[in-house]
Amino acid sequence: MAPSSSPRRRSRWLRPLLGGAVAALTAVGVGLVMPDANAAASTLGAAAAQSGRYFGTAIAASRLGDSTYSTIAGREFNMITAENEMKPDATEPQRGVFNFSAGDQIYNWATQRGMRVRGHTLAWHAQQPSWWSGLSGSGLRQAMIDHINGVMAHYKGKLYAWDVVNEAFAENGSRRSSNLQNTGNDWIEVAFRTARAADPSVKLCYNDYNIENWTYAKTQGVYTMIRDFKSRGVPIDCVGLQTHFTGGSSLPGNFQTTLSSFAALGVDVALTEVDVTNSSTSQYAGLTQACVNVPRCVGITVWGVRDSDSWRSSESPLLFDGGGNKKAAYNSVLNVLNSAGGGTDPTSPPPSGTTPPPSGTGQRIVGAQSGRCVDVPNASQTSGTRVQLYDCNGQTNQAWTLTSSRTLTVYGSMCLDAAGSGNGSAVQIYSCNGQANQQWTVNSSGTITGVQSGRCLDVWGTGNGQQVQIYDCNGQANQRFSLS
Ligand code: 9MR
Repeated sequence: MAPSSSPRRRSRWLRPLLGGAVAALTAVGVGLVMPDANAAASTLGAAAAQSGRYFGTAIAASRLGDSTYSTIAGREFNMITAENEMKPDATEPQRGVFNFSAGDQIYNWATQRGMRVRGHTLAWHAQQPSWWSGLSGSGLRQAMIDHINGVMAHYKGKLYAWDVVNEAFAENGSRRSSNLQNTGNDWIEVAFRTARAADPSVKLCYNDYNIENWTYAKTQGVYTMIRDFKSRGVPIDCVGLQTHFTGGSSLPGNFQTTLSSFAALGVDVALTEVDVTNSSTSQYAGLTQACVNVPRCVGITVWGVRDSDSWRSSESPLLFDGGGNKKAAYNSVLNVLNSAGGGTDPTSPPPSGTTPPPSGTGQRIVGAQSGRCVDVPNASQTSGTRVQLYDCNGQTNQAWTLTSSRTLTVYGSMCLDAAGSGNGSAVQIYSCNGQANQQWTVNSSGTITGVQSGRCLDVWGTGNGQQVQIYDCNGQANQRFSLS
């Protein structure tokens, strides 16, 4: 895998809106800006959040009792992957007998701290339950389907994403030979179709390593499969590039091309298991820069907290040393994330090459992707001011998604929709399953109109509830809006 990445400034402006009334506000104008857009964040998670991204780590349940470990993890990250605890051998040790104790330990630890969770992984040639080894053909296929259904039912509505299929390609770009592959070439799409039906709210990802170099055969093999899936309507929302730079593999110069090429197929991309031999600062900075340069690169996860926690600890590949101290690579990543910013300031011009939102009305929400607040300029500051939302024209209704602090926050993967069809219908929030991020405008009657590709408001968070709190993003008092 080769060196460095070529930067392209990430758009801080969302694409203009199409038609479709979504919501009516009691307030007059609506704008969305980032708080403290110019302030450098001091943790990885906060720095990534400035551009609407997450920064995550893999967590081992067995280490959570180590206070140095859990303190760093709790402070720095806002996305968590279970390093081993949600894999098939852990979750279904005997046929039909599921065990979620370790997975739930991680899930609970993360969500109690307001973090989101990526599920890893449902179907993989490795870390299979021992009883799978006695199966083949349709029997193994059914076991895989049952496993996906069983695990996804347990975590239904709770996770940000699932790595549905992991590492299914060989280095030469063909399918990896495995017992799952031997059940038929359609095993991957069956896994994804099963997963979508099991939990329509979670993003479904394909995850692999050595797919960072655009010209590498394996990258092209995976790309061809994703393109095929998208063209045939096989449900897939994201591609995870593990980004293990080790053993002669290093940051390729075309990494950003790889990310943007996958993204152009209509999927999110994420760096899911990052570690770099001896924590090369240039490689860490370069891989971070490549992600922030690609709008649909939604986040970065490092594969462990301290070097001593790594699956390849002898290579010291992570951002904290064995004593829990920040390494030079930590600062290189933080600096790139901070320089990416992402605060959406409606008064600043959009970067060249991007499409600005409609101008002149003073009544628009901008920055749904990169901002995380919905602001209502000139509106009442009174807590309890009501927001009324209209039906989103027949889209599937969804579940609430609020942050642990009961704040509606804006992000690139969730949407706000209204159940029912009438003015005043109850409002629900749901996953847009990989829709392009959106922007909303408000017309002169105070109706939000024209959210692109689905007429939804993007949000993210955890938990269910019935109230949305909308922060004022200009340093004013918080504004709470009940939905009706
Ligand atoms: O980090 C994981 C390590 O603790 C396990 O022993 C190993 C077993 O296969 O899996 C490691 O995580 C892998 C991940 O699940 C998939 N991509 C490669 C990771 C590193 O091997």
